[in-house]
Amino acid sequence: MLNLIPKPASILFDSGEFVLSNLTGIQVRSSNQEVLALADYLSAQLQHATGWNVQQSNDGKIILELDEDPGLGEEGYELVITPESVRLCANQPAGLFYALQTFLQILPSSRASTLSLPAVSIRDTPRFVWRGAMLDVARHFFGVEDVKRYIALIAHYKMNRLHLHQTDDQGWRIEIKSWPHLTEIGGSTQVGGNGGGFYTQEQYKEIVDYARSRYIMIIPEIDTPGHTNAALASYPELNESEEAPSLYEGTKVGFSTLGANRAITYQFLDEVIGELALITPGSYIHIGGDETHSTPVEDYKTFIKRIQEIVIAHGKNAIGWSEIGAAEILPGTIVQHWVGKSYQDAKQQGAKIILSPASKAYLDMKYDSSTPLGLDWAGLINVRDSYDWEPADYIQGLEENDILGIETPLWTETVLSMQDIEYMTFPRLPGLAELAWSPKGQNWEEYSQRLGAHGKRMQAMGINFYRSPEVDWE
Ligand code: TNX
Repeated sequence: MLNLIPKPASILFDSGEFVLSNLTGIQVRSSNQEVLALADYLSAQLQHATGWNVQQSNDGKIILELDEDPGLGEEGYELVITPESVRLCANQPAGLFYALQTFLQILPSSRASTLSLPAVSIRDTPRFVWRGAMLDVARHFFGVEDVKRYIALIAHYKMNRLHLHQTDDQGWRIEIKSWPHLTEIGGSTQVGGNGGGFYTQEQYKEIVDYARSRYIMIIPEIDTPGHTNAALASYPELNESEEAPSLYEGTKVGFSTLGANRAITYQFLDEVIGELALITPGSYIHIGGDETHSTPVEDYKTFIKRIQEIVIAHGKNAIGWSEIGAAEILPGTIVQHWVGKSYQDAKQQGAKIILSPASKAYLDMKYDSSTPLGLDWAGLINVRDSYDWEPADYIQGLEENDILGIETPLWTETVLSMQDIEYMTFPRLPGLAELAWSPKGQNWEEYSQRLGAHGKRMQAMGINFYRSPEVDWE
């Protein structure tokens, strides 16, 4: 049993084993800079896992290679372990990165003087291109080091998107040089008081670069036209009344809105999105669009159309929460389903859908009634609940082809520290990552055994995870 998560598309066992020791080297059969960087990444990971200093050498038996194999696509890989060598191969560096993750999971979770790895041939490609997590850094702020750790952890499960919910009623977290009060005033608070914080553009770039090295695209969100109290408190002219409200440190939703009929609102959005687009190499800007209970319906439609045009004018595609399905959806816009049925209107307009059903994928829901953190408005979500659903069947009226993938959001009204983040995320995220990566046909009984074996790995990574009684932890 290899106990891999996500489970690969195909695993064929062979006879014999490869013996890994502190004399094993890494051989890079490529001059590609990214592949060379991946060899360094592997050395560091092996050092962490085994204590050995496994370096690059011309006759190293762990072989990294790019190979034209169209069947592997952009992210697929092959990992072949024989008694003679370990060969990791992909079309693209991203695939090699995933081959490395699989290889690292094959290593025993405890240290020894030599490690025996079973001969095996794995060929693996993802089911969905969108395999994401979302972190709300607005309700509570989390600094660069926390975000990097989150990226490193989700990358082990082959996730490739991190959506940062950067603005909300309680805080504005990204420096915008042309509108400095957003962070000076709007960034100073968070839920429950005790300060706030924000990323300078340099820090944001640092996050983006780190994520890139883990093959993760950062998706920045500027939530509009609701969830904007922090911006409205920073600039009176963004309010229909031209009066700035007070800063807000509670947890209500739906009370704020940008003035949808004001020219200054669209100048503001153009400048904010313009600055953000320049420091975001990914193709998307998330525009929010959720819970706009204070925006008149016709204004909302006008607003959503205009903000999509602004995003497109800055060379990106827009993503919005389900509710934007009620407005005109421009070509290329993606809709993120969380509750309700408006994804069907979006589908009819040709949009692709990201699945984040609150009752399955919301990491801020409690596991059970005794969970000390979290909310329960979408139900209690234990580990089995978050894993045991089939994406193409669970959401009515969507075909496989309408679904871009899965994203698992962590809202942070009750989440205060990295410890809290890990507790709510693990061990639900690995299961959601598997739904996004592995072929259809998951089986809870079988998965829960693999997850049980992962307890030691999560422990070795220092993850503060919830030891659900549903799982038999090794
Ligand atoms: C709903 S999900 C929200 C968030 C809250 C979350 C809490 C979504 C698009 N909006 O504003 O933080 O519930 O679970």
